[in-house]
Amino acid sequence: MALKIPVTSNGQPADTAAGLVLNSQCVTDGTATLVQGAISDGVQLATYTNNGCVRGRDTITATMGSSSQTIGIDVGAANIGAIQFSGSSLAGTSIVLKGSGGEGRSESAQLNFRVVDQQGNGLAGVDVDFSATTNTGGLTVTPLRATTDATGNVTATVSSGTIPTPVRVIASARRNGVNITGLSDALTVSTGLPIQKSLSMSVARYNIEGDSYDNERTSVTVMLADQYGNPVSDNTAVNFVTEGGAVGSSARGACTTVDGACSVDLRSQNFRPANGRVTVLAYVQGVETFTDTNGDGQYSCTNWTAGDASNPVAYRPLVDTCLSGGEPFVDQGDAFLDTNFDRSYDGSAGDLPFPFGHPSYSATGNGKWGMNYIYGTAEVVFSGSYADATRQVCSGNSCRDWTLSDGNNPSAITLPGTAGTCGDGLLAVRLADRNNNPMPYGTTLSAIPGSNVTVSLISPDNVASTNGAGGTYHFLSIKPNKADAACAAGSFTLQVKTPKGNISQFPYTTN
Ligand SMILES: [Ca+2]
Ligand SMILES: [Ca+2]
Ligand SMILES: [Ca+2]
Ligand SMILES: [Ca+2]
Repeated sequence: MALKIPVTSNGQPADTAAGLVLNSQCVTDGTATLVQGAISDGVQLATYTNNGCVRGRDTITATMGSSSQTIGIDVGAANIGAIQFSGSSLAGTSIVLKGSGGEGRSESAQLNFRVVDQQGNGLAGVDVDFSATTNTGGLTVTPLRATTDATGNVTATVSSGTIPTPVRVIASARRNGVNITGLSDALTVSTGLPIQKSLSMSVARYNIEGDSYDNERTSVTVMLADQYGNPVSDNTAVNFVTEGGAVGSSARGACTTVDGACSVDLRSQNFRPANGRVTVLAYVQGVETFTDTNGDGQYSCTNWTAGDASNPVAYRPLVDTCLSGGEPFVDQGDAFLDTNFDRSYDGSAGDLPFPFGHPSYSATGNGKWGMNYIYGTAEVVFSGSYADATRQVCSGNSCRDWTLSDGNNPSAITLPGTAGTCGDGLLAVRLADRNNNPMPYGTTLSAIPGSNVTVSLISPDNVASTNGAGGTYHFLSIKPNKADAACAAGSFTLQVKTPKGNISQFPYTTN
């Protein structure tokens, strides 16, 4: 709005307006500006800009020296320029399913919006209506209407339902006959508590050269997902314990998930189990596996009692007590360190229940579906550094150890020679350490030439990641150097070298 202010000096139009001060109530409020322009023929120009004044009527005062004039103007509410999404209370972008909140998990999020005019100034006193792009699973937004504060800010809370879904919150406001809407960033209702059936545990190297060496390492990884197969919330803590060596970091034997997974190192050191086989247990608070027969995304129960003083109309998983009519579930017993890795608890074998402090081990659970320590277990071998090579007798896909009935000398190989020719031979061996465990991951096999024969192929020529009892099987192809001659006596040596450089040698003779 342009203002014209006559200025006189001694009754004549003035050509300067030194000392003129312009002000108004809304300018004092900070919701309007008054900017002086040029003066011409005794008329001072000024521009009044309404930046969201809500007074309805503003009084402008022009003061020069001891004289002062006022003028009242009607101030229409400033037009809404935009509704901006200004952030949420969440560190990330996801909230967890209803009923699965807990440490580090939120079932609701505050979403902040700011209503601004066309100059980008916050507008106070604007009524804003909220709605969600979906209400699936009982997702809610509250309040449905709120009024912006003095700086134009307004807040709504979105609370998760029981079905995972992406959602945005819509904020809309109307002023001067114009509707404006704003949209929040996308949130996901997708992550909840880990469920036993979706827990995976794996080891990078199941056989490390840890029998004679300290600080040989392998990483142990746990991956978690919720009932829907979505990764659980970040920072879910997974605890590890081990039968031998050491697991985890100095900051506890735990890791916290990112994108539903985390890893720790297992390293070799004392204690070393006599058979070299080390059980590692990972456990985490989660829920028992269940079958969602009615497809509502949560554990359901028809006959239940309230778990607190409220009077709910429907069964609330993890809150109320299901008496009967619950969906099928796996009632899990206690987590335990399965030292002999036979998948059953055996206290006399040294198996230990976890977490510590259990008065007694329970294999059968508490008879109810609910929260439990869910767990995974893996067995890592602290492999020896020197190999035994046991010759194999193979037929089809199966092999067995050489016995006396196969011959007195398992190191003597007969190539299929006939008069005037000599055919190729095959040697099969089983490599194992002193505990009949696999040699360390990365152990290599090679042949040192002797006489008259060549080892043309060793398959495989290294030891893979495995904890298989009995070790690993390897096949050597042996070719006579002169196939057209009668099979002359020959020799070669099989060499087995561990990652730490320890060498075992096995001499063989042919014909
Ligand atoms: Ca259900
Ligand atoms: Ca063991
Ligand atoms: Ca056991
Ligand atoms: Ca249970």
